[in-house]
Amino acid sequence: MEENRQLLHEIAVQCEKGDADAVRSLTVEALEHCSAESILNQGLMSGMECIGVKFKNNEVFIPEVLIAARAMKAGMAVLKPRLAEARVASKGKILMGTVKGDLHDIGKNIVSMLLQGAGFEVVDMGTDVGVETIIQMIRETEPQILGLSALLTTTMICMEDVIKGLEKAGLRDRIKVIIGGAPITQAYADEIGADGYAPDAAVSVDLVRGLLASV
Ligand code: B12
Repeated sequence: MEENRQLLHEIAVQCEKGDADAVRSLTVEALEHCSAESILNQGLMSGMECIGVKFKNNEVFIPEVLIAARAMKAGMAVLKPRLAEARVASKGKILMGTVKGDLHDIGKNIVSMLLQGAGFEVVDMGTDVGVETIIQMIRETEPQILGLSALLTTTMICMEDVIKGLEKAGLRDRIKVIIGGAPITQAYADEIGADGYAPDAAVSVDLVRGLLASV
């Protein structure tokens, strides 16, 4: 037990340091003892949280954050098949993307992975996606839910543009819109007329389950 905690701590430390090779091999090792969820939460995400605090306090700068994000992605690549293992037949389709002007994708990718693990099909549009692309993707892929992520206070306002764009295109009644990302709140979701908000990936899965049960 103590050893597992040590291992998860080491993953967090190496993630923060940005050593992708160490994170990859430690994640492989940890999978023999710990659940994929605990490695994600207590290892990788904990490392990203530490670097986030340092970034905020100007103790580290963008290059360090990028290197840590790359290390996190190396660990996530190892976890992905495990998190998706529970998947059987698709329980519904979710179109996911980070809004226009915003390049942050770590949170979106984690939400996508947990949704896939819970049996949903996720179509990932990537980052910096604008209203037109989203409308085109909805027409092409016909998802039940659209998930939008934003990490910047300057880009979160694009979420409202997307909802207005859906109304204009006559698609709003066909799709539920859920939003998330560090600056997003339930109050903001209510204000712009989104159908749901979740503060983290685990709650996102419950949110999607609830919304799909009601359609
Ligand atoms: C990593 C990071 C970066 C990386 C991004 C790498 C990548 N591939 O994503 C890089 C270095 C590129 C970067 C760049 C910038 N960043 Co930055 N970045 C961060 C940092 C440190 C961590 C974000 C992160 O990944 N968190 C970990 C994940 C797991 O958490 P999360 O994203 O919140 O996601 C969870 C929930 O929010 C939720 N969720 C997320 N999305 C969704 C979607 C749905 C549908 C649902 C339901 C839920 C959900 O579930 C997730 C999992 O639990 C944050 C600090 C912070 N504490 O947030 C700053 C931060 C977001 N960045 C910030 C800034 C200012 C910038 C830059 C403008 C810096 C600059 N001067 O150039 C640029 C902007 C680039 C751009 N155009 O997007 C500010 C934003 C301030 C603000 N108020 O807007 C922050 C808050 C740092 C700070 N305190 O100053 N950044």
